[in-house]
Amino acid sequence: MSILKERLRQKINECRPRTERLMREYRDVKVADVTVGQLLGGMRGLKCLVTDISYLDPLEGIRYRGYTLPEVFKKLPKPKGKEMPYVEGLFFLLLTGDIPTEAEVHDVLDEFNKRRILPRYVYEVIDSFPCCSHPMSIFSAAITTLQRESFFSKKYEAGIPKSEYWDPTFEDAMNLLAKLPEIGTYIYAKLYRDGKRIQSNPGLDFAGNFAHMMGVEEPYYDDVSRMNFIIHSDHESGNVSAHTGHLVASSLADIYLSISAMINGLAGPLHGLANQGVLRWLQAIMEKMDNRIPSEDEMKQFVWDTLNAGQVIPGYGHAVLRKTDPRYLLQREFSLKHLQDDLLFKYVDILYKVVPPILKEHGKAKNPWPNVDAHSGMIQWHYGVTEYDFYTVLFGIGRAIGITANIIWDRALMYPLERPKSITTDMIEEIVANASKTDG
Ligand code: NMX
Ligand code: MLT
Repeated sequence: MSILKERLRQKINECRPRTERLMREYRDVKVADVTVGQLLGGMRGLKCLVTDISYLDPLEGIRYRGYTLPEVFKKLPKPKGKEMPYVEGLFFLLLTGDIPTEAEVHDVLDEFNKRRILPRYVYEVIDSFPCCSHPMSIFSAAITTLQRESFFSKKYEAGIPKSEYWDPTFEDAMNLLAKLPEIGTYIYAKLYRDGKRIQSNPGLDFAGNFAHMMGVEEPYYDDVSRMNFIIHSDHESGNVSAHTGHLVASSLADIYLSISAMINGLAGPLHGLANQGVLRWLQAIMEKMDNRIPSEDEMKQFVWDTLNAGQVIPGYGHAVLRKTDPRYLLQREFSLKHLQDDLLFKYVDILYKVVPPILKEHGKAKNPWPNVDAHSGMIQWHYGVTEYDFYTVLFGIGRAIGITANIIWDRALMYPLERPKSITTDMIEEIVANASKTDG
């Protein structure tokens, strides 16, 4: 058994009694009330999901297993001579809560290596997509196609006990994650590089191999890939992709079906697709400016034009955060160090100065600060990955790492089918009328 799986088994044995006790002794203790505003307003702030893998504070940003992102980047082991940590180490941390040793990271790396070969039929499915298909549709379909490999589904049909569901789910997760770099880069090759696929290199780590198969041999693109997958991996459980993955998995749909569903949720313009929206918008500004650096006043005008046309500023705002996203800041720090002279970085930099005050003056967005998507595309563009429709696939590969970890734990703690209750508008009006009578 892999070191990771053995450690996970120990952690599950430690954690299960806590959840069981809460359900047994405290099931009627109230955690939150629901307001009409929350019911009709996308359930903002409603505490109705549980995960120990990450937690999002509106001011501080995300913590993975209690560690802030700067701490995660500092503490996780890194490949020799590299600035960014192994993605394999992140997966170990998310699953177990422990910072892995080098040996533990290599154990995950070896496991991924054993499982990375993509069946022929997945290439054929990708090849068969009609032209102009969006890369996220192809990505989602490629993952669904792999569903026939699900170990969990076979074990479920064979009748394994509920307490063991997490084990084949873990195997499915490892099998799927190991294949994502190959799936993503083949979609890229097929759509934008005449189908010229670069063979994977088993000597490389998850993200290093991804960078290699993308055909970007520039220094730092492997580190960019490590950073990209790590910062996108998890953002607690209420965001659309995480919540979708959790919901679908709660029906005991296997990892392939659940991750494919979460990819579909990520592909919306208010969520992960915003990263391609940012690049499209930046390109429009550059065209208008004839590729020169705009003055702050010119940039302000462009931002106002976008708002006055009734559009959102992509990459700005957030449903939970109320400060600049630390994921944005990490990418900014990398860019200040390595890409300072990049023209597009200068655009992103000016926008960071001018957008927040404008959004404040505009008065609608609760959070005027940039989120992760305001920066990620610019870095890809710098390294020659200019096909911005592809950027959400990069987000999706990272997000799959966090969501598979969450689904394994959902099964480990034997969370039930998710099935909240809906009510009608009449019923809300009645509740409101009764409340006003009581107040009066
Ligand atoms: N530009 C213009 N208006 C905005 C923006 C923005 N960037 N952000 C929010 N607003 C508007 C929003 O459309 C809403 O208007 P209305 O009342 O007319 O419907 C109003 O401000 C209040 O929205 P909030 O409560 O601040 O934001 P909400 O929680 O509903 O939505 C986002 C959060 C992220 C969907 C929203 O800020 C947005 O649309 N941002 C741009 C798209 C984006 O960057 N999405 C990526 C988010 C991160 N991710 O990776 O998923
Ligand atoms: C995410 O990473 O999922 C986004 O920032 C959206 C969110 O957290 O609501």
